[in-house]
Amino acid sequence: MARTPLERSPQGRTFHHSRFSAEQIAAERDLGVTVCLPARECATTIGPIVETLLGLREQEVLDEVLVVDSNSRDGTAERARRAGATVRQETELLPEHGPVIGKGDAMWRALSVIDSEVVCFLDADNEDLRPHFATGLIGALCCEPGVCFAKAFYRRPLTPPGGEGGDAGGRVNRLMARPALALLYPELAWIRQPLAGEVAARLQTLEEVPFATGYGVEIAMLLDVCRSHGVEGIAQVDLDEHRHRHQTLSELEPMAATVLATIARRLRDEGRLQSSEELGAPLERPPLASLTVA
Ligand SMILES: Nc1nc2c(ncn2[C@@H]2O[C@H](COP(=O)(O)OP(=O)(O)O)[C@@H](O)[C@H]2O)c(=O)[nH]1
Ligand SMILES: [Mg+2]
Repeated sequence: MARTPLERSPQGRTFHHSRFSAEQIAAERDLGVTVCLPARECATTIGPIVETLLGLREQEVLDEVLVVDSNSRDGTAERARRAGATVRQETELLPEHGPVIGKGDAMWRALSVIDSEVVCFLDADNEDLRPHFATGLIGALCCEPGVCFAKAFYRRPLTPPGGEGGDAGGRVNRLMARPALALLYPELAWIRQPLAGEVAARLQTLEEVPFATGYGVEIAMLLDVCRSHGVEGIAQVDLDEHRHRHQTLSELEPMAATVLATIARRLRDEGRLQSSEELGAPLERPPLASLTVA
C-alpha cells in the first residue's frame, strides 16, 4: 500500500509543557528572554497576562515583557504599562518602512527593539493565559540543546467545557495548513498546529527570515526556519487545551487563502510550481474522449 507523506515524514521533537518547570528554566537558562505581546484593542485581557508573565520574571524564567500596541483606543497601552510591561507603539518602530500592515509587521518591527537572545511571542487577547504557555515554549528554547524555534500546539474545543467536539477548532490549521504541509513539505507534517501564534525562537533566527505581514506570518516563519535550520532545530510544545474565540467560516476563508498564497510563493521561489507531479497530486485519468479506440 502506498505510504502517505505523513508516514514518510521524519519526526521532530515534541514536548509536553510539564517537562519544563519554572524552577528548571531559572536554574538552567543562560539566555536572555523577552516575551513579546502584539496587542490590538486588548484592554480587557492585557492586565492579567502581564501580571502572570511578571510573576515568571520574579521566578527568573524571563527578563522582559514587551507589549507592541497597535495604537489601541481602548486603553491597552495604559493598562499594560500600569501592570508593569514595557510598552511600545508599533508605528514608532522602524517608521521609515511606512504604515504597519497587521500583526506580522508588528512582530517584525518588535525585533528591532529586542536585545534578548530568545523571543517568545504570545497573544494579548488570551482570556486565560496560564504560566505554562510561557514556560513550555521558553523551556524548549532554553533547556533543549539545538532548538532554535518552538511552536505551540493545543486542543481547541469548539464546544463549552464538557461538550462534544473536544478538538474541532483550528479549522484552517486542519483543512488548509496541515494537508498542505503533508503534501508539499512532508518534513513538517508532524507539526500539529502550523498556524499557532504562540512561538519562541532565537532572536538571530527570526532576524534571518522574512516576515509575512498578514495571516501568512506563522506559516512563512515555520517554512523559512525549517529551510535555514532543518527540522532538527524545530520543536513543538503541547500546551494542553486552549479556548479562544472561534471565527466564522467567512472570516476564515481569507485566512485560508493567505496561507495558500504564502505557501505558493515559496513553491514558486523553489521552482516547484512547474510540475504537477512534484506537487504530489494523485494520478489523474486523461479525458475519456482522448483515448484512442483499440
Ligand atoms: N500590534 C499589533 N497587534 C495585532 C495586530 N493584529 C492583531 N494583533 C494582536 O495579535 C494577537 C493575535 O491576533 P488575532 O487577531 O487575535 O489572531 P487570531 O487569534 O489568530 O485570530 C492578538 O493579541 C491581537 O491583539 C496588529 O495589527 N498590530
Ligand atoms: Mg486571537
